[in-house]
Amino acid sequence: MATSMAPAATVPSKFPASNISSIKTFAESNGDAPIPSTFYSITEPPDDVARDLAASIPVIDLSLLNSDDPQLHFKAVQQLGKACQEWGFFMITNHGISENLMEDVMNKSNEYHNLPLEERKEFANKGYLEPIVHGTSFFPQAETANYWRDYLRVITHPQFNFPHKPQGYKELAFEYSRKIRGVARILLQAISESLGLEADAIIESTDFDSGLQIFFVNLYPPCPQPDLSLGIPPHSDHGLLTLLTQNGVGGLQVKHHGKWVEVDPLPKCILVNTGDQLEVVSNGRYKSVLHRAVLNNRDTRISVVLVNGPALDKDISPAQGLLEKEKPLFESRTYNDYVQDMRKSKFADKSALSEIRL
Ligand SMILES: O=C(O)CCC(=O)C(=O)O
Repeated sequence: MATSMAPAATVPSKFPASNISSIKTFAESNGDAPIPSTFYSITEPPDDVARDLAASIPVIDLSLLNSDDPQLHFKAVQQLGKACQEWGFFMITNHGISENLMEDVMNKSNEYHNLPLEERKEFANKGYLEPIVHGTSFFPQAETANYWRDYLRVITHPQFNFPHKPQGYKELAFEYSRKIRGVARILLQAISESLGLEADAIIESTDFDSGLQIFFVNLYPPCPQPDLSLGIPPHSDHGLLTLLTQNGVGGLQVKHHGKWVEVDPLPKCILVNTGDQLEVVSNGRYKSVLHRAVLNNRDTRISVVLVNGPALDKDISPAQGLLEKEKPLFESRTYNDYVQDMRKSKFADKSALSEIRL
């Protein structure tokens, strides 16, 4: 938190946002002073948040998906299909990733963002699919507002990359990213089954075993004007499934039936959202969910977010098994082209997906 607090004023600071290479460093020096107006990004009225729906977010017990009992397995597959269809978002419990590993990853993620700025900046100003990138905001080249977030973004599959500092982070991240891929694989098999396909249909058609995995470590410092600014604007993820944990500080909201729903995770669970590539392979059945990160003025929030997608060179289209009875809703495109096109589009919506809709 800030050490020297500037007096509150009504006029936004004129700090040139483009000079901010770490919002954490900026927030610490800005204290309680108004934020630069370039960070004003909330456009919807606060009553667009549906607080009563948080408790309805589906919970999937991964141990039931893995069950040898066909009835338990079948019921869990149906629940998962319903969660993908109705929400595009769910929590998973009994996922088999130890609490210690999750805590260690979160603690090292915090240590990473506490490294001196000079060390974090080693990975600054790199392209989207560079192995290791440190940045701030969301998508600086295309955005009209700045966002109150620092991030580390690392490609952890098919090649594993990771910063060497802080000590021990790389080893933990290796173990964690592999375990998350294992969980994503189980979910994709069950999702295939829920669509009436063979369990390995999505894994094979997306070449998931050579698939891209991106490891994001987001940090959102306390913001003195959380009602004006966002950590991340509304967007969908480009991959198949994104798995997310946070440091106990809330801020993730998902769009459900036109309203924002605050996510209040069960202890030790992993949050999952469906991405654009799942919408394509399911031929529009399982829509990618819009989500955003809101801010608070008290606590630093950290989220560790792993986007799991197809192999970059793989042409992705609606699953063949679905096209026996229905027309394709999307044209096929390599995942790499999709990701590159997304970087050219407006981004804060699902415009990249609209581009390939037939
Ligand atoms: O921090 C969060 O809860 C959301 C993160 C997110 O949407 C992203 O990294 O794309």
